[in-house]
Formats: sequence, structure tokens, C-alpha cells
Amino acid sequence: KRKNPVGEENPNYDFCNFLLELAEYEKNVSRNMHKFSAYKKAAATLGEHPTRIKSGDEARKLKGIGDKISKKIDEFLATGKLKKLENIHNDPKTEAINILTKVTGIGPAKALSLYNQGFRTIEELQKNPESLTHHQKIGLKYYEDFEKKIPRQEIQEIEKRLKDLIQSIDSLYKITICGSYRRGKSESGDVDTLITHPNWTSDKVNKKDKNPMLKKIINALTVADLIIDTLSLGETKFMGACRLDSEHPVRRLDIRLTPYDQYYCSILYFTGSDVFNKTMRAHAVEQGFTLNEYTLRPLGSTGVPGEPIEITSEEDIFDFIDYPYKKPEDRNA
Ligand code: DCP
Ligand code: MG
Ligand code: MN
Repeated sequence: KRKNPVGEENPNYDFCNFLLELAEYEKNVSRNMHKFSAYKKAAATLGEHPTRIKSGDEARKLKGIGDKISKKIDEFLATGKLKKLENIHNDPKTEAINILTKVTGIGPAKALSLYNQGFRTIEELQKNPESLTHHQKIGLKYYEDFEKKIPRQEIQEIEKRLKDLIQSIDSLYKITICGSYRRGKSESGDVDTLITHPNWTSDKVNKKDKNPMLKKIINALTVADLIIDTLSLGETKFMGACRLDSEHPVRRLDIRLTPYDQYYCSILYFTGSDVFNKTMRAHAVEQGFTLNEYTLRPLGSTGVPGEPIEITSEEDIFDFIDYPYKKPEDRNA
């Protein structure tokens, strides 16, 4: 089972899925992040392609697909499989690492160390969780639920409860669900929530005073029994577990509190996709800007970023870096 299997309604779903599987292998087992990005990009490109690819040569003409991947497409078309993938499937170390990294908080390095200690399965971890962090233990506790995708309608219900509860603390809070949900996906892996407040701006962030806003919010959501566990909680970021009620699975909830003047850069970042963000940031650099989840800043001739540009909408960011505007639904690649 892969993280993002592409459905059979996509004309190139089988290519996408073997590329995504190779990407996961590079990320989790080989630890080659260049290859990981290359496979992911190629899968995204093929996933967006409207017609069935008929040869490696045809694929090679598309963005992000070079000789090696086009040869794999030819091999797959000719034999219905890939030797490289067959070998990966028969490798017990790969299998164990793939299983262990499905637990939130267990990355490839921890998985490798667990593997070297003899762990192979989730059940073995559940019996001996001593070496795990709090985050990893919670990940293990809700392992099965966290594997399940969240239907759009359930996110809408969670959104409504979040808004009601947070705005009853202060009606000026502005709440936006981002991530794959905002990109219009019919189901999502988690609930990515962005919160801002007009009285909280970036000039107040670097002050020494602790900002209690997020902790208050998390406390209220916990008292209301919407949040049922915390993986981590800082001044601007929360990661945890939520549940509509006992009839529903436990869901991963991410919350970010962002200064009002950084809201649009934050929304852009948190909407993704991760591949889209990378592409857009690279374009920004080509245009002489640096873009991150906080600000858009011009790069001086020495490459030093200047003062943040004032942004009043997501479209502004696209305009400044001369990148054609894309609606969230068109940011899936
Ligand atoms: N993000 C990013 N780079 C990362 C991780 C995240 O740019 N390495 C941004 C883009 C993502 C957004 O944060 O779209 C939310 O991250 P998620 O991991 O929740 O990803 P998605 O919401 O896109 O997909 P899913 O349905 O799996 O949650
Ligand atoms: Mg998400
Ligand atoms: Mn998330």
C-alpha cells in the first residue's frame, strides 16, 4: 500500500504508481533525495497528462521525464513489470522500512535503526515501544486510523466545528483549511488548518513575550473533545489527533497560527502541493525573489533578501514573480 496511489480512472495510473513506489524507495531506503524528487515529479507530470502514454519516447517529451524513466516506461509496456521493482519487493529490509515509516514520527533514519534492532512489523513495535518518542507512540496508537483517507464531507464537518469553537474564543479569528482539501481533492490524508488574527502581526512575533494564542485554542479544542491527543505543540504549530465523535476514525490534524501580514504566503505554502511549491519557489528565484511560507522578498544583486513585499492576496504573489495564476485545484502537480 502506497501513500498516494493514483486511481484507475487516470489514463497513466499504472506508470504513476510504479514511479511513486520508486520515489518512496529512494526516500526511505536508499535515502537519495534527488532521485526521490525526480520520480515524484515524473509521476506528477504523467498524472496530469490527459491521454494514455504509448511509449517511452512520447513520455520523454514531457517535463521532468528523461532517458532513465522513459526506458522504465518502455520496459513496463513491454513486460508489464519492472525488474528494479521486483527486486525491491523481494527485499525484506525494504519491506520492514516501508512498514515502520508509515507510523507518523518514524522517519527513514529511525526506521533503519529499528530494523537494525530487529523490528520488522507494527505488532513487534506495539509490544516493545520503549525506544519511541511521545509523537511516535501516538502515531502507533492510531496507526490504523491514520492510514485511512478522510472524505471531503468529514473535513467540512471538522471545519465547521473548528470555526465554531475557535471563533467563540474570538470572532476575529480567520480559519482556512488548506492542503489537499483546498486543492479540491475528494479525500485527504489529514486536516491542514491555517489560523490568523488581525491583531497579531509579524512585528509582534519576535518579541520576547510568549504568545498564548495557539495554546488557548488547542486547550479549547481539547476540552470540546475534538482534539484527543497532541503530537507536538509550539507557539505557532500544532500537530495532533482529532475526532468528530466515536463513530468516526481518529484523524491527523495540523494547525498553524500565522501573522496577519504573512497570511497569503502561508496559505500558498500550506495549500501545496509540495511539488507545486518547489516549482513555484524555483521560479521565484529565477525572477530574483525568494519565497517561503512567511514572505516574498526581492533578492539583491548580492543575493541577500530585501524587505518583505506587501501582499494582499494569493494572486499578488503570482503577479510579483510573473508566474501565471493557478487556482488551488490546478496546483496538484
Ligand atoms: N508542504 C511542503 N513541503 C513539505 C511538506 C508540506 O511544501 N515537505 C506543504 C504543501 C502541502 C502542505 O504543506 O500541500 C500540507 O502538507 P501535507 O503533508 O498535509 O500534504 P497534503 O495536504 O498536500 O496531502 P495529504 O492529503 O496527504 O495531507
Ligand atoms: Mg494534508
Ligand atoms: Mn498536513
